[in-house]
Amino acid sequence: MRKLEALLWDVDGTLADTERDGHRVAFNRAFSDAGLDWHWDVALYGKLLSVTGGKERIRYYLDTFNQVWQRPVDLDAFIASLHKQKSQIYVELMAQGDIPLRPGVIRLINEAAATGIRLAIATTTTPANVDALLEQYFGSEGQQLFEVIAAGDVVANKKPAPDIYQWALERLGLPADDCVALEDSHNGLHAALSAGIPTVVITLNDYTVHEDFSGATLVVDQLGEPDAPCQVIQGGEKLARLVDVGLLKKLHELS
Ligand code: XBP
Ligand code: MG
Repeated sequence: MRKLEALLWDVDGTLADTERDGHRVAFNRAFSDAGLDWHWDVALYGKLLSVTGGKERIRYYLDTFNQVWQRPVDLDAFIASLHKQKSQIYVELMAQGDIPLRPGVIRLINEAAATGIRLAIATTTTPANVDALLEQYFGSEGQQLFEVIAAGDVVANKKPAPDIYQWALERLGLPADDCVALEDSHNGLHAALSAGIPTVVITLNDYTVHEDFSGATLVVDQLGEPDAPCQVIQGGEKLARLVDVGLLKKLHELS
């Protein structure tokens, strides 16, 4: 019988609802600090989220939504420095505590840790952003909670490529099918499935709820709490009200 050994957590949209009120706000502040008249409203940002990676997203914006803007000779250097500013602003925003963890995250992390299931992170976002989130919500123990933190530019290809999940699996020393991934987006699901990992999707507000989640083991609107049950959107466990270790073990066995 296959044993569930580890949970691999996505960050943005899964651990916390960071995109609309976190990253987008930080991008816009970095643009105005740099004297740029660029502004990413909620709707435009939703379109830009089809590309993962902040630097990649700025370039996609210029290529698709702002071709008239006069580019500097070294655009990569310009984007890298702008993105560095954005990351600093994001870390400050996270430290203000206005970007809450999603419902059920602390409960499931504690349950998993208590039952000896190993925890790892596999995210596209910049490592400093992960550190800030863990510090904000788990204090100094945050880093220790997750055995492996795979983030940002440690891999060449970002989600939907499987690289970041493969990087995490190598360091866990585990085969893909001894794990379950937790994701919020089509790109993330695709990355985890391409790495061979059964995946549960927790959709994120209007940004991902309408995406294609074919191949997901289960799709829910949130992980759920005893007094605030989840809703199953796709998958066999229609009656599930809570994504807990018991359900994940059952899904893993069946996957
Ligand atoms: C989602 C992403 C990230 C963030 C922005 O990451 O695509 O790029 O939107 O973070 P995840 P950076 O895999 O956790 O869903 O600006 O640091 O890239
Ligand atoms: Mg995500």
